[in-house]
Amino acid sequence: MTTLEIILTDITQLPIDGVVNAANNSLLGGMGVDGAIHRVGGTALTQACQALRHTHYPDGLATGAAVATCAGELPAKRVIHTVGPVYAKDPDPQARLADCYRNSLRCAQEEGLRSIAFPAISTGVYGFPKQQAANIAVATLLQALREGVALERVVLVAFSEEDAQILRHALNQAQHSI
Ligand code: AR6
Repeated sequence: MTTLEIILTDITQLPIDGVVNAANNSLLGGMGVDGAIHRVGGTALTQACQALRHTHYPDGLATGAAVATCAGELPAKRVIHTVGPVYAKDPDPQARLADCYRNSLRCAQEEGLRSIAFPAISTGVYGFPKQQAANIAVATLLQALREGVALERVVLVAFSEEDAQILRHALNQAQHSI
């Protein structure tokens, strides 16, 4: 059985097989959690992203897609880069956000990972309302878990106590509605 947990932490410090990065289409780093992952991951991670961009995604990674690289100095095996929707600009931000969670899970399984941790994709710079994003994250992950995934642990990382409460609320609501 796969567990779905909520942990309040800095995702760059979490020992886990796969760390999901809330990247942008360029794959070349940015602010927020992306900046932190590149800072801690170091040169190996940034160079892997540059190479991937050059060889596979000259026009950038599509919104909702996910791709893995090495994790550099992070206490993880792989980083899974996914591009969340910009809430105010995307024609269907809810569907694209669900794609991020689904495609990241699929990528983790293709990579043979046993555990994965997600930050709250799109809820910072990209402006997705936090409770709505948490509801989508929880619903999408629980659905995938019900369908069966080859992972032992799926972690939703909160970066503040307020964000942890938002995620707990989403999880409680989803479990009561089963
Ligand atoms: N650990 C866990 N969560 C974090 C951390 C951390 N170290 N740092 C931030 N968060 P954001 P987005 C949370 O803005 O909205 C970048 O410039 C943060 O509190 O990082 O998807 C990229 O390059 C928030 O809840 O990602 C893109 O251009 C969540 O991570 C753009 O921002 C996501 O906030 C992506 O924007």
